[in-house]
Amino acid sequence: MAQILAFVIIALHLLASIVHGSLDQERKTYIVYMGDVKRPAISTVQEHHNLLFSAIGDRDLARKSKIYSYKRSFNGFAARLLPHEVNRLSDEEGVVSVFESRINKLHTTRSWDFLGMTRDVARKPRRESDTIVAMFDSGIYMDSPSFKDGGYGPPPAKWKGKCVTAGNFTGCNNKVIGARFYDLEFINPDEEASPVDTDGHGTHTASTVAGDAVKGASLYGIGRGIARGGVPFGRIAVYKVCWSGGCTDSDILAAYDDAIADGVDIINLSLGGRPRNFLEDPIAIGSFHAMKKGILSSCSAGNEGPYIGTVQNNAPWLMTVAATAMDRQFMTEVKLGNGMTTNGISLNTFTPKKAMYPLISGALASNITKDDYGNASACDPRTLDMNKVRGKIVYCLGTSNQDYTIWKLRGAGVIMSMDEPTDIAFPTLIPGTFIISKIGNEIDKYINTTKDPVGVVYKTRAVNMSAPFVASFSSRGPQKITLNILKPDVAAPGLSILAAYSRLATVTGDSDDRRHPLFNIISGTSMSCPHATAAAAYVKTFHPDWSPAAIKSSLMTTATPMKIKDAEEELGYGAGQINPREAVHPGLVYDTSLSDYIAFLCKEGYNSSLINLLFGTRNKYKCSDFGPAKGTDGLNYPSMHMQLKDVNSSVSAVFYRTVTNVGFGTSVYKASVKSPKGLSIQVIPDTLTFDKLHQKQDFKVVVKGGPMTGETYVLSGLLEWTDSKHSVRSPIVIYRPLMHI
Ligand SMILES: *C1O[C@H](CO)[C@@H](O)[C@H](O)[C@H]1NC(C)=O
Ligand SMILES: *[C@@H]1O[C@H](CO)[C@@H](O)[C@H](O)[C@H]1NC(C)=O
Ligand SMILES: *[C@@H]1O[C@H](CO)[C@@H](O)[C@H](O)[C@H]1NC(C)=O
Ligand SMILES: *[C@@H]1O[C@H](CO)[C@@H](O)[C@H](O)[C@H]1NC(C)=O
Ligand SMILES: *[C@@H]1O[C@H](CO)[C@@H](O)[C@H](O)[C@H]1NC(C)=O
Ligand SMILES: *[C@@H]1O[C@H](CO)[C@@H](O)[C@H](O)[C@H]1NC(C)=O
Ligand SMILES: *[C@@H]1O[C@H](CO)[C@@H](O)[C@H](O)[C@H]1NC(C)=O
Ligand SMILES: *[C@@H]1O[C@H](CO)[C@@H](O)[C@H](O)[C@H]1NC(C)=O
Repeated sequence: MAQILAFVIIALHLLASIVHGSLDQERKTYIVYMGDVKRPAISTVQEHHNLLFSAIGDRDLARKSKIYSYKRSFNGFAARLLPHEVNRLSDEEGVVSVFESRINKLHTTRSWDFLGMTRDVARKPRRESDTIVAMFDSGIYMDSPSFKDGGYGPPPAKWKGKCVTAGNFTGCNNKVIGARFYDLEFINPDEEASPVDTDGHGTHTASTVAGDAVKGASLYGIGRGIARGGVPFGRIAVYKVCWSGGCTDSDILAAYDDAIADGVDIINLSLGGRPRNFLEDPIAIGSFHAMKKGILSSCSAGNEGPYIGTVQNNAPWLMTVAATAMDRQFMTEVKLGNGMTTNGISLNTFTPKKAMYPLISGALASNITKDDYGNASACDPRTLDMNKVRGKIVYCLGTSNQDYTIWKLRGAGVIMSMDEPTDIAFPTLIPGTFIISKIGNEIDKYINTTKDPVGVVYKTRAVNMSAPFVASFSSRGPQKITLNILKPDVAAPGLSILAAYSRLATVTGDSDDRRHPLFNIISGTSMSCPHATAAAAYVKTFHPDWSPAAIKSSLMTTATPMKIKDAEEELGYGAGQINPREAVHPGLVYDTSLSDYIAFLCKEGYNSSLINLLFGTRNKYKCSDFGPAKGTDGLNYPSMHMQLKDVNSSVSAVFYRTVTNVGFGTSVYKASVKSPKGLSIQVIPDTLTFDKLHQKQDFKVVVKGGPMTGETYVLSGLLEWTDSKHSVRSPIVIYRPLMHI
């Protein structure tokens, strides 16, 4: 018996040591979100320790497992936890949600002119210079000419932030007034712990929002012009949350906790991940607390297009931005020895040194006997003979970074063929371009049938094209979280944007690339979001008292609807391409108050106890007091959207709306409606009379239709309120789930 007992005890010890030994691998970082900060309260940090102790049962381990306490702008903490501890914490009173910290991804000269904001546009420079734009991104490169601070006074008095200096980051100035960095989970031990930008992304987005005007900016002569931000007098506060390993939830929340308390006006995020329930989504949580303080967050829609159902950052208090193409495209011309010329797409900064170069294809330069070693036609690594490639331009099938392979083999250039045309111009490490395979085939034929084939790839140049249209990569709706809110909200240029860059990065991002430019041309919804952020900041300089919802409404209802190429286009661009100049004078706005959001959250199924945690109140709000929010979507949103339950559902939607007069004192607005075939849209009443500013008027929009037939899955109409001076436009979009998304 004693022996058996001893064995059991030893076994238990063994078990305990196994558990202890594996603790660190099994623990994962979780966020414990606890709603608004409570005041007055016992020390928030003490409260976090007590909760962790009761979940873990060991004071020392509890202390070690905590990573960070959020306490300036909302309440919560990040900690390394085991599954059963997560369950215990989820049951604690005061805890809204517990979710694993995930990793998110980072998703101009010409662009501002294209949006109608020429250099001489009316500005409020004094107010602009009081506007602080927070950039949650990969940091900033201070030596860029876009961030010179000549002529700027000291930071606005409301600024309570910090400039954290370390390593290569030696300080801020009166343009970039703050900089912090977060790597709470230590996932980037090899990178310098400082706000410095070694990627280029953060520098690019910051200069697009608020960069100073720089004349003669270009990427080695390509796209030359004046590079400037949308609010060139604005101040920048940098919150570095993105590293080579991505951007973690815990870091994004820490940045929100600080930025809100630091006194910023607008937060711009060019990052995101898979859509999640609002209470487990750090961007939705952070932006919710920002919204309560009157700060608008503007976010990129994601780069998962053109597939539908891919839009990210879906909370109704966010402004979600899609990417469009400007009227400028980058073409790279190719010429062959037989006189044939063709246009490819790329960013080739190299000017040819000779009139013509010998030309060869991967197939003919092969040094492998069997396909098992790789695909020589596609110029796979280790399939080509260096002696056949050296000094030649190589034609390769497919697009898989062949520029790097050919560079290694001392080739003179590369022509890559692609099956589908693309609108994105990618930089190449050596002279190179992408062409569609139909033309590629002709080049291949020329190579096969000519004794000494020759060709040349010219330097890229900018050409005009008709625009705007939604960029291929821009994520499309419908969204999957709040089904009846249309996302993305608006679109802004995001294709081939020239803006400041970090000299610590290279043109291609490849460390073998020797080009460290001060400006670079890149594409992404990351590039479109700063345009919308700056437009919002610009509107705010004219209307400092407007709520984030009113500013977003003004940008949405004045947006330019785009050319419809495909039926689903509204799922790609929302209300249209922003028009900042018009947004200053929208006439009417669809405003949203905190109590509207409470009613909306109640309708979405959040109960009174959760609402009170979110608002940091004790039993103050009851869903029953607000009644269920009315109508199909339950929110006073500037666009109208419904996702049908299934393929055969009839359409029956009612949207209740309230508009606030921000135009002239006395005015009469008349409704006009564009309905697509198969949909009836009725506006009740169809005339709104205002006799003073800030007056509100209610109306409703009733949408009816039979089941949609055939392959149709989007029906879109338009509501437009007009007086003599304003046109207030809202898209009405019905989505039918044809396929499972
Ligand atoms: C601003 O928006 C761009 C585009 O979405 C994004 O890349 C960047 O990270 C954003 N910055 C902030 C502060 O959110
Ligand atoms: C500064 O940046 C350079 C270039 O990336 C790097 O080699 C150096 O280590 C950095 N300095 C510090 C102090 O980290
Ligand atoms: C083909 O050439 C490449 C480099 O030119 C070399 O790395 C590879 O080993 C060669 N393969 C064969 C099968 O000779
Ligand atoms: C080689 O790659 C190209 C382009 O991706 C493809 O079309 C072709 O079928 C491949 N060939 C083989 C033998 O796999
Ligand atoms: C050119 O020759 C290569 C190698 O024989 C072959 O794979 C390719 O299909 C030919 N191209 C054309 C267009 O005939
Ligand atoms: C492109 O458009 C701009 C303005 O729309 C015009 O000034 C310019 O001449 C055009 N360039 C070409 C090459 O057509
Ligand atoms: C409110 O919702 C939360 C989470 O769904 C749940 O845990 C809680 O019990 C609910 N409270 C009430 C009073 O229904
Ligand atoms: C929709 O209607 C069609 C034709 O009446 C029918 O074949 C199909 O099963 C229906 N689908 C659903 C999901 O009800």
